[in-house]
Amino acid sequence: MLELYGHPFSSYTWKALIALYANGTPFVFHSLDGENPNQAAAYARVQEASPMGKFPLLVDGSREVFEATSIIEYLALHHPGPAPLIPADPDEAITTRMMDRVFDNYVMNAMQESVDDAIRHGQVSDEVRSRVEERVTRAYRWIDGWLADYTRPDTVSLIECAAVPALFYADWVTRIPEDCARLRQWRAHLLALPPVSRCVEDARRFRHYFPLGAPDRD
Ligand SMILES: N[C@@H](CCC(=O)N[C@@H](CS)C(=O)NCC(=O)O)C(=O)O
Repeated sequence: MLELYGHPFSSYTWKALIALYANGTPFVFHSLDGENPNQAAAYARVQEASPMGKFPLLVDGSREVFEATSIIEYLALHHPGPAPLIPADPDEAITTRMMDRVFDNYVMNAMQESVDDAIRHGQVSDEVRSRVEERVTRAYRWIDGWLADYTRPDTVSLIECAAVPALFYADWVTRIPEDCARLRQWRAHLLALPPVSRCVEDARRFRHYFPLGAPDRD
């Protein structure tokens, strides 16, 4: 049985969970939240598995896979299901992987600078706020243009797995501008997908952890 270590409120954990839920792949979830009586053991396992002890971590027998993207690649190869997580066509797969990098690097990680600043200093400095706003908004506008030619799948691929947590949390930090109508509509569409709404609902009770304060929506 596959095992996934992560936290229900963790963006990168969602990325892996969405892929597992979309394919109905059976797995045991080892939650790193304080409600889990085995939290300490789960945390220790995660700490040992990768250089920085980050999560999610997938365990398949003797195999450990970390980095959410690599977990999805592993699931596509070894535990495929109805949702084609990575396109079979190698050329199409390049675009899918490129977009995965766009969401991680230019939305999620760009937004994370504000979250880190809030954790470290209790608030976000004007300098960080404006830098994050400038970078994330630039990424939003680019993605909004990209969406004009994107044929949305009925289910999820690596692109959706990466887009969901990035757009969910980034919009809390820097709202997607009104004039990025395609992106706003796509975010709403993604949040309504069953594997995604499951993550959103399971994480709802942890929203008070969001260092910048979670908005009263979504
Ligand atoms: N590049 C990693 C990032 C994982 C990551 O940043 N995970 C966060 C939770 S969303 C984490 O482990 N935070 C705890 C820590 O940094 O110690 C991935 O794609 O999986």
